[in-house]
Amino acid sequence: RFYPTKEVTIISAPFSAGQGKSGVEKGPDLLLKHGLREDLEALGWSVSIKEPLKGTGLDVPQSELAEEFDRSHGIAKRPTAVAQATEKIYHAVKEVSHQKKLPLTIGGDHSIGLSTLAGFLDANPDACVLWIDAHADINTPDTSPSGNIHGFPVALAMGLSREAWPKQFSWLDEAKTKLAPDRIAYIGLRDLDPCEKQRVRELGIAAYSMYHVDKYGIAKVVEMALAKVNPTGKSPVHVSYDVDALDPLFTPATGTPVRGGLTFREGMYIVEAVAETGNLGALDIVECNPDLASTDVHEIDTITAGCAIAKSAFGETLV
Ligand code: 4U7
Ligand code: MN
Ligand code: MN
Ligand code: MN
Repeated sequence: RFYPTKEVTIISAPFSAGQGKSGVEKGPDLLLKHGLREDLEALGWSVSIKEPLKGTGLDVPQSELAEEFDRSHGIAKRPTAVAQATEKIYHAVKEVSHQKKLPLTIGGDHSIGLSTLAGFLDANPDACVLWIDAHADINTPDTSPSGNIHGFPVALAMGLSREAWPKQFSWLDEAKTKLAPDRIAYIGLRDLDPCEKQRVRELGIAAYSMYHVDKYGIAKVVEMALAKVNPTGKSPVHVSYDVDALDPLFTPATGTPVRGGLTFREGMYIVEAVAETGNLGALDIVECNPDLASTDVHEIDTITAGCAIAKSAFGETLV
């Protein structure tokens, strides 16, 4: 097992500037209110909590952050706020990873993925990644149709289009290990921009879309994905889980829902299978936005799906 002592640090990342909708900053508190910590303790993990954004003023609703555009190379929105927050989260994830505790980062929007990837890779240069998402999150300012940085994290962790990055992200140059294209696999894809499709193809990234889930079944897809990115089976696996990978039936309260997603069981199976290998190295759960729920049931469904992802990943079994 990668963590024989079963210690986890929950890194709370109430952050929304990577996209345009307020409410996603409420995710961490709601996940904790619904028992995330107690759930992990019940599975035998000792839990500590870190709040790298506390007192920074970066943990406010998106609407309260100053509008800011970087148009030097395409478009990036609110680069200063995102760069400041992601740098703090990077340092938190890096420290926890070096302490040999499992970093469980809860968002917040997916821009924090650039921090969790860079931070975990710092301590584990051989790590591999499963990116569970409807989207590929591999844009840069020069390719992005929206300028929303929650669509950039994979590209930034890989160092793609470095010349097009807003200057605020130069801190990321200090991260010593870049994510290699053959160390990440996507599962759940169904909404890529044209430039993203081109990048995924050109870089030869293992990409399992919903078409592949339908064609092969989720068990085979996870097996193929892990065989690609972790051929020796010895590397720790970083799972970055955007709740919009699940069908909006199960996680309606999220910023960029796309129909035709994973069923609840397919979604849980992915992390159950990783748990079974004993190699879960890091986990992110992002993009729960209670303000986008049209009913209380939608909010509870979305938050409890987030908690269920964590439980499945930390070893809960059905019988
Ligand atoms: B998420 C998008 F254009 N590709 O870049 C973009 F479709 O973290 C969506 O996966 C990004 O939720 C979604 O803005 C980012 C868009
Ligand atoms: Mn997404
Ligand atoms: Mn995402
Ligand atoms: Mn989203």
